Amino acid sequence: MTGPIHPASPKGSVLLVVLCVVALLSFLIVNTAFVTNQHGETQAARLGLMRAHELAEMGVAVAVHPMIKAADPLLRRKVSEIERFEARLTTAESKLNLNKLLAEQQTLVLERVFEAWGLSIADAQGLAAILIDWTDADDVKRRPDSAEKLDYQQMRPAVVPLNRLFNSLDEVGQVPRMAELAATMPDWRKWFTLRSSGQLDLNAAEAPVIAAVTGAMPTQAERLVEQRNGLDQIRDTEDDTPLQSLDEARALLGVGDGDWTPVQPLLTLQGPTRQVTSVGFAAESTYVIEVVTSGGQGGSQIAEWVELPGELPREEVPES
Ligand SMILES: [Ca+2]
Ligand SMILES: [Ca+2]
Repeated sequence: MTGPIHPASPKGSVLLVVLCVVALLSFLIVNTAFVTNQHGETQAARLGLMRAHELAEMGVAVAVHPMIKAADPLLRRKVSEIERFEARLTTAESKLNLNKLLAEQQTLVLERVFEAWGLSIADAQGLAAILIDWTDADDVKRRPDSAEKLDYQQMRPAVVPLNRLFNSLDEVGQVPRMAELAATMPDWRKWFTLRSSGQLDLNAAEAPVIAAVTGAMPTQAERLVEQRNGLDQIRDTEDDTPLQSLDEARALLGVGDGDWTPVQPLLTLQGPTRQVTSVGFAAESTYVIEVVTSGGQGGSQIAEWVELPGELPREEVPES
């Protein structure tokens, strides 16, 4: 026996519909609140980044002024509890100009740099030759362990050497031997620039670079940097005692006259090319602007302007 089939009561149906609508509305309200919150956060992050950008530009404006020195407190300014900029001023001459070293065939300096990276003397000589052959106009190898057009044609995939100087450090990284070396020496870029006058600024360069160029013992080059940094041992502070003469530098480095004479033309105590790294901080946001100016004292021009939104400065100190 089957009982009568009762149709759902109209009251029950209405209640069910109402419950569904309430559930739907609650879902919509929660979801809308979530989306609005997310939108608010995105908007706040965008405004924070814009503000950090403005603050980084303020740092650049201060740092490119010809009267400003690296230790000037104006380069670091707190605008409010959550807003500040920090600009670092150095010279492009704190690094080695790879193009100039190649064009002038400064093989001694190049080989010392590569030895400082841990290469054997033979490998260092080979790499210097590879870079010179990659950039010189002819197709003639200067050493049997170097490479030129014919050798590169046999590679798979085949590559073509530039036969001109580099336009960017990315191009340097495309030399097959450099790409291979980058695995063991990922920081090789920190040694080089393509923007400087070509001299090395002994008041701005790091110890490993100074040791490699002058042939000094690394500990002697560190001693020179310690003396430069003053009592607090921090660079770019008011107690810094920059080197006053190349003779003073030579004495600190303990390099004999015979070794010093060939490298002295490569050295300076005040590089003419300003290099600025300015960071804007606004709440959680950061913005980095890297600028290189040319033209020295007085009429300086912007030679390079790189913006890195949301980043922190790339570490400058080369490791050897
Ligand atoms: Ca060549
Ligand atoms: Ca200091």
